[in-house]
Amino acid sequence: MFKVYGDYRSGNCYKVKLMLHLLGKAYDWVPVDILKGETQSEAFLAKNPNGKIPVLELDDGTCLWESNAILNFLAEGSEFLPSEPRLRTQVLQWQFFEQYSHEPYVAVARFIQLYQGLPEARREEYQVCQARGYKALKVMEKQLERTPYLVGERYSIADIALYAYTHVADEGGFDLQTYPAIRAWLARVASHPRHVGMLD
Ligand SMILES: N[C@@H](CCC(=O)N[C@@H](CS)C(=O)NCC(=O)O)C(=O)O
Repeated sequence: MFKVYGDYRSGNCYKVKLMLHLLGKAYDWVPVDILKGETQSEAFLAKNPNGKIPVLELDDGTCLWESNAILNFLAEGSEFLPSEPRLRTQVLQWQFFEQYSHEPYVAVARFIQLYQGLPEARREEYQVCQARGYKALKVMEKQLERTPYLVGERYSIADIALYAYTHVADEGGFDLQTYPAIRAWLARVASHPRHVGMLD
């Protein structure tokens, strides 16, 4: 049985939860409160020295961290991770894009707006997140105008990685009205029979 250390409201943690549901795998969810500093305790740092959730703990005690690395581990051998090297590299390409060009802006804008109530001290940073977040959303829109999923015709862990924060982008002040391909993709992802919502 897998153990997931996480917070339901975190997109990075939601990626792991969504993957486990899509695969129909059982897991125990261990809630970790970032705001109470629980990721910095000695016990937690022994699981992830970087002090961040999500962490996936295996039966033998091995702890895996970094959400997209966990997705790759869980999806191995499943329909959500292509085996053909070119397609597999494209999955990784979107996951690296997510971590470098999307999450640091779309997720951080959400944190500043939803959790911190847009404090004056972070307004300038919020504006930067808006500009760079929209730039990342445009990149996704262009791809999704051409293909139903980020990597061609099949739902993959590239989609899970990017769905996590894109589907709650409005909570960071992003308006997807002029991104019809992204909106259609969000609905496509959510229509999977084993889909689970972030807060379900
Ligand atoms: N690159 C990491 C980012 C993980 C991350 O930023 N987690 C946040 C919650 S969404 C966290 O644990 N923050 C607590 C902290 O930084 O102390 C991943 O994808 O797993």
